Amino acid sequence: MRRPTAAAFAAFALHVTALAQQLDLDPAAAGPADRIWSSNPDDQDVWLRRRFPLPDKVTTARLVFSCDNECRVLVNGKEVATAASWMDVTVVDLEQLDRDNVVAVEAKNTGGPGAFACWVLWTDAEGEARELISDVSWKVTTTATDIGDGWDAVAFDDSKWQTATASFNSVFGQNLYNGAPTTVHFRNRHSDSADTIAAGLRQLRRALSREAARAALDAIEKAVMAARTQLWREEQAEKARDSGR
Ligand SMILES: [Ca+2]
Repeated sequence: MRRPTAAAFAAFALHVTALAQQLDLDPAAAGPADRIWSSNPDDQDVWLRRRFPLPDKVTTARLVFSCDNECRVLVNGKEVATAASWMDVTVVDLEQLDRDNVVAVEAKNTGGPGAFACWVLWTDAEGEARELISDVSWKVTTTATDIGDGWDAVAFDDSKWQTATASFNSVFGQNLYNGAPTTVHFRNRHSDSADTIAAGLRQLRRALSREAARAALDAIEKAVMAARTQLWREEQAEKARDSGR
């Protein structure tokens, strides 16, 4: 974990500002991250891990990544996102982090070079922006037999895995090869509802008949209600926890 220097950041300020603003982040919060892979660029299937203890109580953090070509990202054993294009950037809201955490990545190259770049961003107890980036502190294996049960869990013993190889770096807010991202995918617990609502809006824009418009509005309304119900349940659960203390 480190804080980027002002000098390192300055050169990239213009590029990172756009995504940082979207994320409601201080752009200085994120410097470049190493592009990592195994030591052999011809390896097509790669598993990566990085444990990150959090000294302070951190309830939410954001994980930002880009991968060449495909990957599945898990945090503390739970899949939080998949991605399939190095041209895209994915932003994931992480909730329910523990004192000891792990990011585990199953990555697949499908031609040309393979690489993965990642940032985990959070605010510490003093209000300071903190980050964990992909670098040579990550562990890597290319051997499927090394992937035992719970390879994506904090407790997994990755001492036999290799150290990741870093080559060049990726600028925060850009895709893996430092171009403007084609798409920025946002994933959080509202993503499924948001996707359904977005699909409903697309249907509504294309609706030629009242029936089609009604069907689109019904789908949107149902998704909105489901999202509101989820929030209400969360509130009730929080109240129950608070009163039980
Ligand atoms: Ca590739």
